[in-house]
Amino acid sequence: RPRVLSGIQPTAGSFHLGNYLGAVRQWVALQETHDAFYMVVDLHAITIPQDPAELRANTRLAAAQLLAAGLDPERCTLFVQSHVPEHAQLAWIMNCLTGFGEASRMTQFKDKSAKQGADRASVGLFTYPILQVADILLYQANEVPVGEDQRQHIELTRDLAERFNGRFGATFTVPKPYILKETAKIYDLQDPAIKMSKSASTPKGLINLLDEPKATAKKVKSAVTDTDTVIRYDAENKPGVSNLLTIYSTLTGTGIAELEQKYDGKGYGALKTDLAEVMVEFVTPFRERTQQYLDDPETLDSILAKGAEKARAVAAETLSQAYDKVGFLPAK
Ligand code: AQP
Repeated sequence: RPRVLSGIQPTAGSFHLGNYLGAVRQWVALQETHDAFYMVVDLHAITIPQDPAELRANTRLAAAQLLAAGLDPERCTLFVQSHVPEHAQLAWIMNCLTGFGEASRMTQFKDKSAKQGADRASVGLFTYPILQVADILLYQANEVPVGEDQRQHIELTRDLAERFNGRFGATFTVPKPYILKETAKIYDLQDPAIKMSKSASTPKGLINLLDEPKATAKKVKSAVTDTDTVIRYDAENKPGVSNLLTIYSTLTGTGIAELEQKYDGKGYGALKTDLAEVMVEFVTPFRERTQQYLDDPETLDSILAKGAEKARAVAAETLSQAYDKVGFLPAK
């Protein structure tokens, strides 16, 4: 089986709809066909300041949400990044292979550091993509299921894998991004020109899966559309409506063309009311399942412990090869 690896940050508490449709949904599908490794990336989380107690609680919460979304510990390896020390160890080697200019071209860092102010942004935020490179290469992943915003980081991963292999001999699998076109980028409901994101979105434009279903329904009903009345997918000219159609289509498994036909001659109000209902039907059991996992932290922690053990076996093997190739003297 080909291998996939991906991660999600435990920073925001609730996952948002962009995380789910852009990434986690694919993770669930890929565990059926791939040797799948998924992790909660707490090392990435501390690239911006975290309250320790909240970070710990949010790490469990992220794992609970992943299980609630459908990850099955019998079918995939689910673990917490900091439980596998090899991530930080391989990241150091990768740091030393990355050009300063090369790292400076990462757009996510540019955006985030511009928001925080250059003096407040940490060096960890700067090297975030290089830690991500280590995450992926440690598992010799063939594919990395992510949203469009991560494409540049996967490109960097490919470059560094090739660079390492070229300099030291074949060691790492060169991975490919796995990005589904339809859901690669879910947009803010209030500003369909920007991606839905925990930090950039307006509160009304961001759908947090763990919010009260009623509040979620309200946000859908007040989503920004356009002054036209036709319900048609046209990402360029009708980004708001197209975003709603994408969400509706993915959550229900109904094709966009079929939805266009269903709403032919109807107004935006009808579309939004129905989508609000679809969303409530989706988030209600999701919230319940997440709570069930949280209510049983022993089971949750034991799933994560088993996952870490499986992950460590793979990671340790790759790291020892990399150490050897680089020329580190083995400890006797
Ligand atoms: N709007 C989105 N559309 C599609 N995919 C998305 N992803 C995030 N936003 C969208 C994908 O979700 C996965 C996890 O990303 P993350 O760990 O970076 O999660 P996050 O920090 O919650 O993502 P945000 O909201 O985008 O964070 P900020 O505001 O910090 O930039 C990834 O695969 C990502 O592509």
